[in-house]
Amino acid sequence: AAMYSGAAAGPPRRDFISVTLGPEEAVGVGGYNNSKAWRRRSCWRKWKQLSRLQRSVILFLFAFLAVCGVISYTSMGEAWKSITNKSLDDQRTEQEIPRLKLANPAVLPAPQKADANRGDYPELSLQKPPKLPHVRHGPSNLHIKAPQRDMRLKTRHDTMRAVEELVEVDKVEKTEKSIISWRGAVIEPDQSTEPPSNKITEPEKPSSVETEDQKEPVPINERQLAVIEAFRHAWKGYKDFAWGHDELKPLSKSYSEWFGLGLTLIDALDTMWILGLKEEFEEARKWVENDLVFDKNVDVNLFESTIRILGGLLSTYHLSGDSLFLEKAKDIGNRLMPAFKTPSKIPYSDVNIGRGTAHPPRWTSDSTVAEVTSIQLEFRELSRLTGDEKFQKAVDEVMKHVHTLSGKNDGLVPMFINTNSGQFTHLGVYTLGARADSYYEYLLKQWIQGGKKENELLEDYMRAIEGVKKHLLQRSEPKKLTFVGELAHGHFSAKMDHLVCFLPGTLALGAHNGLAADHMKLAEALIETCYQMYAQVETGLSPEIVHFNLHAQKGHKDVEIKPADRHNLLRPETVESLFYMYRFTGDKKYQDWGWEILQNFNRYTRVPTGGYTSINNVQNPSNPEPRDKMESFFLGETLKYMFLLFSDDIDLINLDKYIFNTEAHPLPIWVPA
Ligand code: DMJ
Repeated sequence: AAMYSGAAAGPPRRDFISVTLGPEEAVGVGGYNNSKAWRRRSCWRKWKQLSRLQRSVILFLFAFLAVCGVISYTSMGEAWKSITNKSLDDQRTEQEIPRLKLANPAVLPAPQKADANRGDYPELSLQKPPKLPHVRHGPSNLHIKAPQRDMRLKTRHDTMRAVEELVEVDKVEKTEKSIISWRGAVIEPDQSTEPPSNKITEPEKPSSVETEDQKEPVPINERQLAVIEAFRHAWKGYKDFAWGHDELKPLSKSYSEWFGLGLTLIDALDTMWILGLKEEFEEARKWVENDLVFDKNVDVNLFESTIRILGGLLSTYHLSGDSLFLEKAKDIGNRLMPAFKTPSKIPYSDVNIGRGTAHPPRWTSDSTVAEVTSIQLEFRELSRLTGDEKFQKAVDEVMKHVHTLSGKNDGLVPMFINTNSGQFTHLGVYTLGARADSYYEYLLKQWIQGGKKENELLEDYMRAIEGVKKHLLQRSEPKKLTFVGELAHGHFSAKMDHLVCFLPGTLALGAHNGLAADHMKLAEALIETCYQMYAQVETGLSPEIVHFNLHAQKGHKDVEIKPADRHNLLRPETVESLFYMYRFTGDKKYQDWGWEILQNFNRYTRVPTGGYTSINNVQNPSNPEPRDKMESFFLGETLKYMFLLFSDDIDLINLDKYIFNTEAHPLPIWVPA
């Protein structure tokens, strides 16, 4: 007999093994005698021909195999039992979900002391995080188990199938263990905060699935249950009328398309994970796996798709440990990269993700400052996870460039930047609201994400807050609410966007991370103002923009609303800041304020057939004029922050381990503080 292994190309190389068979074995030569008696005789003859040593070895091997067989049979029984139990768990009905104990996704390493070169920026004295009255957080640190999609092949009766399943389970457990055993998203200094030319080499793993020191799950409370209920109501509308589309139109029971990428579904993934909505999550995951396609001839906005899609996929990857989400994140990340091919390296606002082309809006070659400076957390994290430096390099370059630009006013930036010249345009107008807001937010958050080492970011942040204090802070009448106005060519305007209400949360986060204690004082004053933007309005919901009264007038409140500004888009900023304030102070009033807001959303924006809608008139409780649109950030941000605000578990997205992007998607801090 001869065995042949052919070579793939070139003249075939032949390897031969020759085996000489005895006459009895030469099948076909003398006919095929397979009688039982013949076989028995033949075996016995062979056995007798063996030496004593050979016979002993064979007997020993038989005995050994028999013992192994008995042992594995016993342990298989145990494993089978546990599979069957898990399978029962999986069969829990939807109705039972609210009773599920919450699981905690956090798993990063214990906070370490940061070693920032603080001396480089002498005006900044980093303080110890203030010892604030802390939130009571009961037995904390539970874990959310990775969705058990691989564990569904359960209840079978035949033993062979059971064995197959055990093999399957073993594989899954091994994969899970390799995730679990990883101790955090720590990045070495040379991989994280150095200039982009320093290569990021090793791809990183997800931040979590379970923690090492598993603690008792913290039960969810009534208010959190109300958030879950609200989420499910919103999700029902989306599922029934807009599944796989960008946004739900709950009144017309249809949908609107922006990028055609299932925006609401992706934005909501990590919220479902955090809320423990396993079945909804699984269903959405399937859509991502089977239907989410980025190879489409469609123009997307770089900023919006980064914060919602890339951010959402990355955080879901971290929470679930499911590589599907990282694969999708890589795909969209790569497709967004053409935006950076501009003369100045300041990215264009729009990218065609199918064609790989990018362009500014039709009427200008400017980009919005907040947009080009609020994509960094996501692209930096993508580099860290993939080991591919190009993402981080592109966005770091933008920050470095903006750092050096003139045209700022005590750290405050204009709203536009030109993609050809790289210079600010429309100089002289300064706001913490639309078009500039998240520039400030991302200065602080990148500094925290990178382990508090990138001093230019901190420097720009601290200067900007000083700029806010100097130019934009005022007090209203009659309640003397501290608010952040705007400056236009030297003229102060008492106008404040609801968007500015991210600021108290950001200030509090900075103070928690050792920045000036007066930032916390300012945060406390501003969150009161943001709350009053709700409380002083007829529906108890804030309008998009308010104007504060600077002079006391009889019968006038602090807050004035212009007809064009009285809509509410279900925005998250105030609830977001309430969440930070509660986490850092433990003052229950913040939870109570959030609870009022949730009730008012339910009262005025909830659509009975499913979903919530933005409204046109917050001043008219009898007809708030529904606009027929549920923005994706209502599920991505507003309800998530509500749920976290009502939680007393500081380990439910621990703020020393995670940093939220501007769309409320938590990403790991590389070197926890
Ligand atoms: C979200 O997309 C983000 O929070 C962004 O930073 C601002 N606008 C909306 C929410 O209001």
